[in-house]
Formats: sequence, C-alpha cells, structure tokens
Amino acid sequence: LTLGRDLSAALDNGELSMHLQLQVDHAGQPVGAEMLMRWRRADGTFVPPDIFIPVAETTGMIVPLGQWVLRQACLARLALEAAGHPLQLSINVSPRQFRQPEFVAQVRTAFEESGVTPHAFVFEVTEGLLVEDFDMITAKMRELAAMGIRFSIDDFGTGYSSLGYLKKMPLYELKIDKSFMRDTPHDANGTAIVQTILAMADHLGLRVVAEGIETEAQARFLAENGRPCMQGYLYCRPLPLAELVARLDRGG
Ligand code: G
Ligand code: G
Ligand code: G
Ligand code: MN
Ligand code: NA
Repeated sequence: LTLGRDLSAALDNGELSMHLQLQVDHAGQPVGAEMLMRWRRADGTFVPPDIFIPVAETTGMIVPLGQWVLRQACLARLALEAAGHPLQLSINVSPRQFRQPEFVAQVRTAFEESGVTPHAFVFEVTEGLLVEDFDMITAKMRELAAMGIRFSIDDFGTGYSSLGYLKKMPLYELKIDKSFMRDTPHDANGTAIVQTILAMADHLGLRVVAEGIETEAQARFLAENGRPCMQGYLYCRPLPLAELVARLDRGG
C-alpha cells in the first residue's frame, strides 16, 4: 500500500506535526487541549487523519507514531509550562499501542526522560475499539492510572459496547461524540442522548467533554445542562503549538 509506505517515510522526513485544539469550561476558560496529528506532504498537500490513521492502524505504524505523539505531548507540555499556560493535554491512544508488551514501560520512560508529570495527561481511547481486548486494556490502564495518567472514552456512545465497562475501567472522562452534538439542541432524540450521557457521567463522577461545538445554541444548551467542558470550532480550531500559545497569551 503506497500510503502506508509514504506514512512510514513521513515520520522520518518531518512531514508529521501535532496540532492542539483547546478545551474550555462552561465559562469559556481554557482547561486543556487535545493533540491531533497532521500530515503535510513535501508537495504541500494535507492528508486527512481520517485517511491515514486507519492505514496506520492496519499496518501497525500507529505504534511508532503513538510513541512519537507521546514525546511530542511531553515537549508541548514543557513549552506550555514555560509559557505560563500549564494546560492538561489529551492524546489519542490506539488499542494497538496497548497490545505492545512494553507499552506501559515506554510510557513511563517518556515521562521520566522529559521530567513531565503524568498527571498532566489524558489518554483518549476510542470506545468502539475497546471490546475485544477489554481485560488486557483495563489491566494496563490500571498500571498507568497508578502513575497518574487519566483516561477518557473518546466517541462515547458510538461503540455499541456494554456500559458495564464504565465501572470496571479507571476512567476520568467521557467525550460526547460530535455526531450527537450535531443534532443538539434542535433534534429531540439527539438532545435526549446528550442529556442521558451527561446525567450518567454525573452519577458516575466522570468529567465530560462535549465535542464538535460549532454554534452558540449548542453552548447555551450545555450551559443549562450539566455544564460540561467543550471542544469545537466555536472556540478554537486545531492549531500549531506556537499559535495556541500566542492565543493563550492574548487571554484565551
Ligand atoms: O483530527 P481530526 O482532526 O480530523 O482527527 C480525525 C481522527 O484521527 C480522530 O478520530 C482522531 O482520534 C484521530 N487522530 C488524530 N490524531 C491522532 C493521534 O495522534 N493518534 C491516534 N491514534 N489517532 C489520532
Ligand atoms: O479523536 P477525535 O475523533 O475526537 O478527534 C476530534 C475530531 O473532531 C478531529 O478530527 C477534529 O479536527 C474534529 N473537530 C474538532 N472540532 C470540531 C467541530 O467543531 N466540528 C467538527 N465537525 N469537527 C471537529
Ligand atoms: O481563526 P479561526 O477561524 O480558526 O477561529 C476559530 C474560532 O476561534 C472563531 O470562532 C474565532 O472567533 C475564535 N478565535 C480565534 N482566535 C481567537 C482568540 O484569540 N481568542 C478567542 N477568544 N477566540 C478566538
Ligand atoms: Mn479524540
Ligand atoms: Na471523537
């Protein structure tokens, strides 16, 4: 597969970078940022992550990419601390990374070498991919949680998995998938799903980030319903680190 070969070379050639998208609280104050991978080819064209992340999953390239993301996240956190903006950073972690026997040790090493506190990081795991490796992933989550790392279920509600895992995994956060937010508040069914997730998270003591917030109507609805944290184009696009810092310097 050409794309797979190109992606492997892209890492070596410096064509990959990380963008950061702010997460804000109900008052619009920055509380964190999600790190999102970007691939800009030498010819200047962008390959969308929706295209290359699945390829990386299939080829196994997601494992070295994930290691690289972790190091980038440590560097980003150090830069944010130095700039006086110690935001919590969320990174996407693939179940294939968890399947590596040395995953926990590699994470520990990345934090030790960079001197960054694991408490500064949230690992997002996609719900849809949890099912098959549930026991193994839960066991490794516990080891990492003991280190201070927090866990978030990404795309919550889209994965067709049993809700039973919510009480078995050491979770910190649920991310309401943007497909549900797209229908909120104008569609009754979409809105009911969002309200149900918010109520459940509240009962379970989990933080919520609502994704894909694009309109004032969505933000108003959330301000009146549980006041979760929010992430979306209304507040901030995914930006290079330097642009994010410049924006935070201006006051968010
Ligand atoms: O960034 P959007 O900007 O288009 O990202 C599309 C998808 O790619 C999202 O589902 C996101 O979870 C995934 N993705 C983006 N960056 C990373 C990454 O660094 N690691 C993994 N595993 N997935 C990522
Ligand atoms: O990992 P995850 O699938 O949650 O990644 C978030 C995805 O959502 C990324 O592709 C990011 O670029 C995208 N995104 C972020 N904000 C918005 C938004 O307001 N609307 C839409 N449609 N997508 C968004
Ligand atoms: O610049 P861009 O189109 O990516 O901005 C996306 C959204 O973020 C827009 O709604 C814009 O108003 C908002 N935004 C961009 N820069 C800033 C900023 O420095 N401060 C604040 N509060 N909002 C900004
Ligand atoms: Mn995510
Ligand atoms: Na998502």
